[in-house]
Amino acid sequence: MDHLSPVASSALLLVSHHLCPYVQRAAIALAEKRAPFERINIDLADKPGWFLEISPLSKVPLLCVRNGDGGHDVLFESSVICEYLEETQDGRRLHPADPLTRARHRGWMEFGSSILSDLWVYETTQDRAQLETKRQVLASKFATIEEELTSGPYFAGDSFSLVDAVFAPIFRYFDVFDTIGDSGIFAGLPRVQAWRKALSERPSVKAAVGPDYAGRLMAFLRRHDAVLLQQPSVSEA
Ligand SMILES: N[C@@H](CCC(=O)N[C@@H](CS)C(=O)NCC(=O)O)C(=O)O
Repeated sequence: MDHLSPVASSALLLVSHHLCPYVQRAAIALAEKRAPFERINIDLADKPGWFLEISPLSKVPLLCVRNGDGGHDVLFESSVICEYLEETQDGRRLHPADPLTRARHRGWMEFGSSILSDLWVYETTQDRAQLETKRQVLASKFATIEEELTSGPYFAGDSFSLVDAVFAPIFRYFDVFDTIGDSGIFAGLPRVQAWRKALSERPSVKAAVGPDYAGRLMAFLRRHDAVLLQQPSVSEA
C-alpha cells in the first residue's frame, strides 16, 4: 500500500475512531511500548474512500506500518495488531513469557471481545427486556472474571498485560453508564472493582481517548435512542 492518504510521516499510523474500544486496546499497547505513532480518526458513518481501499473488513483499527519501499503495509484486527506490537517493539513485555500462561491470556482477551459484543447490544438496544438480559449476561461474565483475578492490581498481578489493554476500554464504558444509573453489574465483585480502578488510573489508558469521550458516548446513546438512557438504578427496578 503506497497511496495512504493522508500521508503518514511516522513509521506507525493507527487508523482510529474516537469511541472504538478495539482501537483503544491498540493505542494502549503502543503507549505501553512507548512506540511513537500517529493517529487519525475517521468518521465510520461516512468512511473515506482511501480507508475502504485499505481496510479488508471496513473496520478500525488499522495499523499502517512503513515498509522498506517507503510505502505502508496495513494490519487489521486489533488482537493481531497487539501481537505484532508485542513481537516487534521494545519496551515492557505485554505477554507472559511462559507459553501456557500466554495462551491463557489470549483466551481472556477473547473473553473481553465477547463482552464487547454484549456491550454493543446493551448500549444500543431500545428494548428494555433485552437490556435486562444483557445486564445479566454482563454481570455473569464479570463474576467469572472475579474468580480469575488474584491480588492485583492488574490481571496478572503486578505486570500490566494485553488482557489489561483489552479490559480497560470495557470498564471505560461504565464510567459513563454509571452517570446514568447503577446497573449493579459490579456489585459483590471486589477484585473486579479494584482492577477497574487500577486500570482507570494507568496513564496509557487515560491517553487512549480524547477529553470529549464521555460527551461523544452520550451523543451516541442518544442517536440510538438507547433504552439504557432511561435505565433505573437496580435498587429502583
Ligand atoms: N474484530 C475487530 C472489531 C473492530 C470493530 O468492530 N470496529 C468497529 C468500531 S469499534 C468498526 O470499525 N465498525 C465499522 C463497521 O462495522 O462498519 C477488531 O478486533 O479489530
